[in-house]
Amino acid sequence: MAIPSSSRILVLLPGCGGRNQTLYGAYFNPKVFPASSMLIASRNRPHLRLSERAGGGLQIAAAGRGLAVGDLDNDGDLDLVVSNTDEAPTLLENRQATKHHWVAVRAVAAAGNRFAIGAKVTISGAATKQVREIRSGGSFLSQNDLRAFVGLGDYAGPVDVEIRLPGGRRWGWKQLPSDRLHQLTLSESASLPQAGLAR
Ligand SMILES: [Ca+2]
Ligand SMILES: [Ca+2]
Repeated sequence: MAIPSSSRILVLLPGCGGRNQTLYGAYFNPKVFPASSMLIASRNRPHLRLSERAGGGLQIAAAGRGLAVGDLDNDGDLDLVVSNTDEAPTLLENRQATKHHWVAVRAVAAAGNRFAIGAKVTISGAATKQVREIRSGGSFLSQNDLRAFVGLGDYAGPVDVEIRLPGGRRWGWKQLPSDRLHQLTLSESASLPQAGLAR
């Protein structure tokens, strides 16, 4: 599917059909009401609906509940998994062929907050600076990818990365190559001075 360049902000709304669980006396209707997911470009006014052009996965009618986002095949773009009531999950593989560049970061610590939950990852390249936050949880009973992904567009050069943990400790890396995943270790000995503090 070719997505218009002015439609870079995409929103997936999983089909939210479900059971009629309203109880009136002893009445309970266990029937599931399925619905298709919707993909829209939110930057457009009115929103541009793309579901019909985005592949067969979005035509599946189900009672979707949870949505997890992650790069399942490690090719640099984000894929989606929708959990459905009484049905198998729906896997939506991102098959766009844009030739755009990307970089991803997995932050790890030897102990304590080992997955750097709550960290802010700042990735700078060319004239842009992008920030991602490492979050636990997400949609209903779902966990998103704990790696931070950034799209770089046409820029294929190196990037600088700063990771800042809640509380202020921070680490930095310079000139990391793009189009790959970097596993970055948050060691005590390599931490940088906290902003505003002399070391
Ligand atoms: Ca992918
Ligand atoms: Ca892909």
